[in-house]
Amino acid sequence: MVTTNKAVVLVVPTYKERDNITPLVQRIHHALSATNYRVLFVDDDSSDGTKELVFALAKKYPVDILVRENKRGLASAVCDGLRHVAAEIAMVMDADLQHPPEDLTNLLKRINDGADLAIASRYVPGGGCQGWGLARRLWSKGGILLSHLLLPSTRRVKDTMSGFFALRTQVINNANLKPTGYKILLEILIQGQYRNVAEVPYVFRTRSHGESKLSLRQQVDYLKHLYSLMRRSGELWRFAKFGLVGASGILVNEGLLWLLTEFAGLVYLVSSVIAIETSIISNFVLNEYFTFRDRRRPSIKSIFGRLLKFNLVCLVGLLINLGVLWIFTSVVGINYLISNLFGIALAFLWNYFANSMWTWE
Ligand SMILES: Nc1nc2c(ncn2[C@@H]2O[C@H](COP(=O)(O)OP(=O)(O)OP(=O)(O)O)[C@@H](O)[C@H]2O)c(=O)[nH]1
Ligand SMILES: [Mg+2]
Repeated sequence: MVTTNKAVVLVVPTYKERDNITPLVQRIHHALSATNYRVLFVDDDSSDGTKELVFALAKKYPVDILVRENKRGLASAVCDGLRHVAAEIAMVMDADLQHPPEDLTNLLKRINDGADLAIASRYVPGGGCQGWGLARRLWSKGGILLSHLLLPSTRRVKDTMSGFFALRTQVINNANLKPTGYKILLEILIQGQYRNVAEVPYVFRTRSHGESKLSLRQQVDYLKHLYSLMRRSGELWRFAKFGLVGASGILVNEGLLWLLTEFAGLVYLVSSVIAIETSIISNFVLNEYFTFRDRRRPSIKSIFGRLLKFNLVCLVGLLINLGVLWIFTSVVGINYLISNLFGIALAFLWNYFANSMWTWE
């Protein structure tokens, strides 16, 4: 059992969770009995008796409730709850017992051991999901992969979609949290100030009472949220920079091809090989000092390592471009110039993400 003198507030968003509240509060109380804790329910004016039940339980347990009228949304509910936390440590969990309250103590232990943020994770050894079908698994894994691709600073966290975590409130004291949809942790990972992040395994349980509020709308909201975080964290600008550098490479390539062929008397194919490699090198230098400036490591050895990786990524990009050009033209029957545009677009995406994940990891 974990004990701490520091006050802990556990924020629990609820919408129509009446049948889960009593066992939840009892299990939390059992798990945190040696801790100076309070539970703060953030309820969006549920009409099923959830609020009334919390008021009744407040007579016996350390629970409070914040009722939001005319407002809906999980992430914004959690944010509103976190804004009311005056304690040094805040925790967040769902109300439907899919996040086992017994795991709260593991999270708290990691915070007491020095973590700024402790995340209950389904994707570290010992973690998992009970009763999930293929579609839900794919959505979860795909969502995490997208966050890793688009928001590099989240890559050190395996379960970026977790809704079960603990943090020192100083992590978010100066953060401008603007959550959309469901995934409050992503917002904190991008906007919060922290150093040590710990992930603790847990098994996401099946819901036994009440209804899921998860819908297609949340998946669309997730994409909007990722876009908004990319914009606010500068990742969208990085993507644009990579595009600008790519465009400059076309100028270098064409210019050198022309100069070497017209003025140095080389056969155009030989000029082209030199022009291609020169544009790859000029793109590399610009990406190193402009696009990925914040992620470069200065040693000579690592710069050459990155140049090699960049060359390999570009080579695969070239093959992707050619492959798409051939398939769209010869197999699908689209005009070759239009097919080439698809090839360029796919190769560009490949180049960006492969270089972001590997060359400048
Ligand atoms: N305050 C508030 N809470 C919400 C809202 N939507 C969901 N919740 C709560 O957020 C938690 C997670 O919602 P769920 O619908 O269980 O989402 P999920 O766990 O990802 O999906 P399932 O596995 O299908 O249950 C639960 O405690 C819900 O009651 C909302 O709009 N407002
Ligand atoms: Mg749930």
